[in-house]
Amino acid sequence: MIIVHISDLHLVPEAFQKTPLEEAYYGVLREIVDLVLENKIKYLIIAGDLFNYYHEPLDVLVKSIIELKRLREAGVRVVVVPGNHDFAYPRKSVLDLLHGAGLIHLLSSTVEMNWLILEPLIFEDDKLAFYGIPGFRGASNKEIEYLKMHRVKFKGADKLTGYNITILAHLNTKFQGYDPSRYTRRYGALYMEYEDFFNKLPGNTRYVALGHIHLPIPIGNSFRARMAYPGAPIGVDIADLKETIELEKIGGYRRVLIVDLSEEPPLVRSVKLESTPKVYYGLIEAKSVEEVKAEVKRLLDNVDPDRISVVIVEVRGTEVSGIEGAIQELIKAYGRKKVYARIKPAEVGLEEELYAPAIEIVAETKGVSIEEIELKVIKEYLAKRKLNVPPEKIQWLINYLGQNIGSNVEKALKEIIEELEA
Ligand SMILES: [Mn+2]
Repeated sequence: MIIVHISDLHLVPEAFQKTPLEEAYYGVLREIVDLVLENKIKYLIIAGDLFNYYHEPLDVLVKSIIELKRLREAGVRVVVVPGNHDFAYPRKSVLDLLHGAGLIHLLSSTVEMNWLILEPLIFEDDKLAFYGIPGFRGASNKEIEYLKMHRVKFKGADKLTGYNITILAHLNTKFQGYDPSRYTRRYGALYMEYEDFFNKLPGNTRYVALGHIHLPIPIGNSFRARMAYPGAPIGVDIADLKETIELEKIGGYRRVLIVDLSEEPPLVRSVKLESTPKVYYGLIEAKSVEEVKAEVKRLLDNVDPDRISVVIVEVRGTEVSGIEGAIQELIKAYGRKKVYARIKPAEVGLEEELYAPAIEIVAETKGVSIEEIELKVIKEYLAKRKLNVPPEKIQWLINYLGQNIGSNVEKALKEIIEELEA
């Protein structure tokens, strides 16, 4: 059985509504629907944050329904779990509306006596069952709390022998050596540890469709995995759009996942999204508004006029407030209707490059986990420094401190060893 797995569409961030970027969100949804229909795939799995907010304006709903209706007409089963953006529990959200209209199958859960109780969705004809772990609103990460406290109940899972179970989970987890917090600090807060998560799921769980992390993990055109983050097709803010460029530098791309559940472990294929906006970025030291305009012009010259594009210019050295109007004039004069531009002051000290995960590509082709590679790096480093410290201990320290030291293992090692030598 083949399923398409996506997450974090975020239809549509308020800041991007009524801008040229809004159309890209529906364009991406249309591309995904086309892909599902053209390949005659029966299941579309949405692992949370289909919508950016639990009560989106009618304009957004109407545009989204046009695409979802095409799936229903073709008999495609759209299985959805709420993410922290579109979950309204215990109240109703736009997802309940679409569920009521028969456009999606919304996975349901309740909280009773401090237990998170998940209801199964069963398709007997295909011997498939789904559960959804929703993302709770705000920064509470309640779903992680429930999992850590062993307070998640998969109702009726013991009766599902002979079924392939897929869990949709909108949460932050490490898995199979992949650690979202290695990529950006934003994902460093509360997470599930490497092996914890899978151990808390029903025994015949075949695949975990993850959502919430906007970067694709793991990167790779095809790989075998029990869980994966497809990543956001566009993202939700300027930080995500900037990450698209970083992602391209390391060979990644915005994508959907096609998962073959009949393989063990499932075979996962990435399909690049062609309609995701192209992002152009410039960071300049400018002494005048004219210099900022020149940089915007330079980027506009490269823009494909037929594709929705984002131009981000970060400025140091000159005040940028109040020049937005002049920039929009400039874009208009250029005749670029499909450009969304944002001019902003450069962040000071927050510049953070994505960790180039060359190790992931090794992990994909040779079946070696990141932890094994990390251990090798540590051993080599310790040998070079002629240090008699157990490498496993260093690895434990790195994992322990991981979210505080960011992504550079080499630098982290240096700091820890200096600490040990002191
Ligand atoms: Mn989310």
